[in-house]
Amino acid sequence: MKNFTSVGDIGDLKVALEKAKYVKENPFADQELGKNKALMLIFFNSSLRTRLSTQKAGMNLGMNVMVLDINQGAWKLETERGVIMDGDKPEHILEAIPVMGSYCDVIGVRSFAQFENKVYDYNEVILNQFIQYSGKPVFSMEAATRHPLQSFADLITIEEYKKKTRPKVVLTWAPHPRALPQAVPNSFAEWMNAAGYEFVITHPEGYELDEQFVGNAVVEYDKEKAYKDADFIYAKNWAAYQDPNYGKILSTDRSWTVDSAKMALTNDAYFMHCLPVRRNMIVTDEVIESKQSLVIPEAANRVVSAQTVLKEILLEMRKK
Ligand code: AN0
Ligand code: CP
Repeated sequence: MKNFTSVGDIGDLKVALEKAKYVKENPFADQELGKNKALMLIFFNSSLRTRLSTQKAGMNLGMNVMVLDINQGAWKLETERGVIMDGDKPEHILEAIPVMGSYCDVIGVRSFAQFENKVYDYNEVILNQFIQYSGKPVFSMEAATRHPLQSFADLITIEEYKKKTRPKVVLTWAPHPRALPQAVPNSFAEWMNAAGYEFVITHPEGYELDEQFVGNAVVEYDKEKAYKDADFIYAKNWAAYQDPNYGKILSTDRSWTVDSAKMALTNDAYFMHCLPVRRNMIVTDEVIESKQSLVIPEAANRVVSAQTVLKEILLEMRKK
């Protein structure tokens, strides 16, 4: 694996899950692999889990880790080519990327959709510039359209807790006061489709995701019907994808909040969310605090997904 930006980069999922299991059981087995290798984590947006779990993953592999918050302490970056730079941005990303690449061996990038231009977001302009100009392996720590390290951790968690080979997994939209990207639901859908589970997506009308991610999922607008017999309820808010409403909030209907009444329709389902989560908007206190809530082990598995991916990247580098 050179770069890691989507499920397509991980290869066979069964094999990847076996590798993840080994990493989880033997976190310090590969301390030599990352020796004298510098991992650089670049954040254009806030983070708690991704920042800490990816640092920990690098440390477990013996790497040296550097973290840069672009909007706190670094120069503001212009990302558009051809702009006359007479505004508030003193540096261009086309210089910044190769400079950062020259200081490290592997680069992680977090860069959310900006909701100003759908084509720009969905072309992953920032992530692709890192791939093109850094000269180093690049992995996504949530880009405009996907959050693959999260989805890989979600898959690991489902595999750990599932009680049948092919569980029913339901992705439900839930209300939120601010417009959030589609990266988490897009990516989750992509990984669930690849895993071959019974997969249902439920959301209010107008929240249809990009077809390339929905794939073979059943889209069920009746949420009670969707919840029925579910083994896993995965909640997430996202802003509208479809034109002309791209990036807009169309609903804050709290009948979509995950609550005990709807959970009672399921097959004693587990509750999942990538976090950070707004309680009593996305999910009630009662459900997130219930014994069926997997949010903490799910977040803990972020170290496992990141370490498994970093290890593959380091192994690939060693071949050269
Ligand atoms: C981000 C999102 O929805 O993509 C990050 C989630 C991992 N969430 C927020 O901005 C609250
Ligand atoms: N789930 C997740 O990626 O959380 P952070 O935004 O805190 O990194």
